[in-house]
Amino acid sequence: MNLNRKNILVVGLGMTGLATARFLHHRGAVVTVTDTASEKDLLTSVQELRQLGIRTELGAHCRESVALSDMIVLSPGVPHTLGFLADARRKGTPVIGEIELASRFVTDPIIAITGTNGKTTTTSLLGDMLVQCGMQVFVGGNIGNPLIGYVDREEKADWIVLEISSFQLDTIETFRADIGMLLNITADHLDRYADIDGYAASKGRIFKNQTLEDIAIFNGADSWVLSQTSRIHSRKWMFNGSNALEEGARIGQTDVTFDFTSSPYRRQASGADARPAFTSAHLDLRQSRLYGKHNRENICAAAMAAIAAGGDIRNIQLALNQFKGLSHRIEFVHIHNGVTYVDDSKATNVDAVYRALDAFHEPVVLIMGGRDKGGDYRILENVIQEHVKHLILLGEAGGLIAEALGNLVPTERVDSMHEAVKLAHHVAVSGDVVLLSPACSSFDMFNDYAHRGKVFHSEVKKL
Ligand code: UMA
Repeated sequence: MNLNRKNILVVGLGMTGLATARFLHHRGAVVTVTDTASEKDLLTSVQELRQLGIRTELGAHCRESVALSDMIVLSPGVPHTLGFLADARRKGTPVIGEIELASRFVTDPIIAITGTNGKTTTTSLLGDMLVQCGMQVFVGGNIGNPLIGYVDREEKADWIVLEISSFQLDTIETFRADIGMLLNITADHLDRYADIDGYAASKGRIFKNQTLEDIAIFNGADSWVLSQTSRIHSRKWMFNGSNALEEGARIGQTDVTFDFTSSPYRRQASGADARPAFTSAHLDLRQSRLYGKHNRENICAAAMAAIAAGGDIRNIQLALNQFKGLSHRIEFVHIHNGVTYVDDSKATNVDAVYRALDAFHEPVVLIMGGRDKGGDYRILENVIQEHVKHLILLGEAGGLIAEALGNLVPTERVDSMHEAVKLAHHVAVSGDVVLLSPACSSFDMFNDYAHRGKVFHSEVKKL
């Protein structure tokens, strides 16, 4: 793909837009970056772009620049359905996302992981497993490391491991995952999709463009996932399948058994033959620090991909035993007066809260709330009754959540994380868990979920 002297419009100046603009500029394109935010809000990035001689258009997206573009590259946070993009498409201007653009320049094999929940854990764990198996790995995508940054890197990887969001899948065309993974689908981002069917269809695009020599790894116990697997052209490796042991994996309480009747994936950047030393294998989960049923699925999926990529089970097991888990994802913070404080700020949808509550046997004081994303909080009724002794509601969605769940257990609304932690401390007794698991995005009160989690940590430390 020749970018030299092409007029390219990059929409969105977050980390994706900045990395994309740098890349396009180095390839000789005439780049304009547009963002609806003000120059003041984007100052550092704007200064860098200006130094490179890249034009910026801030405060609004300007139709003239759209009309003059040979190609438009979207950041994931920019809805691909915006009106001015439809006009551009009608005129024949290609509108693609950063993942699509990057993939047109990448020749190394790709493992792409999507799902509503668990994709960051699975991506990180898989990255660790492959490294432990002696491979060079690039871990990126939605995890916070744009793929476009890899393209011009000197150090090449045996495997590129990508966390991919539905937003990123919406704007792919030719992107192809050598190994594609779909972990689970539950209602999320309904502020951007018309309904769950639309969202599920977007997730199903992870298998788009796969061929017979590729592998699709997916959850056989998830009906929304299964709704997306009938058109898969690649080899199907299933976990949680209903048949005892086909090609795939069976998850027990403390172990996972894998069985493969055909040999796993062979292509590697180094040209090495990735033939596995086994067709069946066993992974022990007892030393892992990842708790709950959902994490057993994440571990299983990561290990299947590592096996498919040519990893050996001994090193896969070692990497699992050493994996500490992710920040803000059911993360242990502190024990104070016998009460365990746990940060699950990354739980930005209802299903993630369900999974977190399911991982605890102790009585839970639950802190929920933030900016509503259109999920149905009533799904939590049973787990709240079963696990939660006190519900503390924070942020814009507090009223909505109180309406849905407020009559099940003692429920109180607060105005700050400081008040939330103080109240939790007051109602919790030794043996309880205080869990921050919001079911909402953080943007009403914080920069992002990580910021929300850090504020929670600092309030807990003050106790
Ligand atoms: N913007 C516009 N016009 C619009 C909408 C947004 O100009 O119509 C601008 C905003 O003003 C802002 C910029 O776009 O300045 C932000 O772009 P972005 O939201 O794509 O942010 P990035 O920093 O590029 O981060 C994105 C992903 N963000 C989203 O999908 C919302 C990051 O995922 C990802 O880590 C990063 O690319 C690298 O791939 C975050 C996320 O929340 C963690 N993802 C969602 C999730 O996991 O649920 C999908």
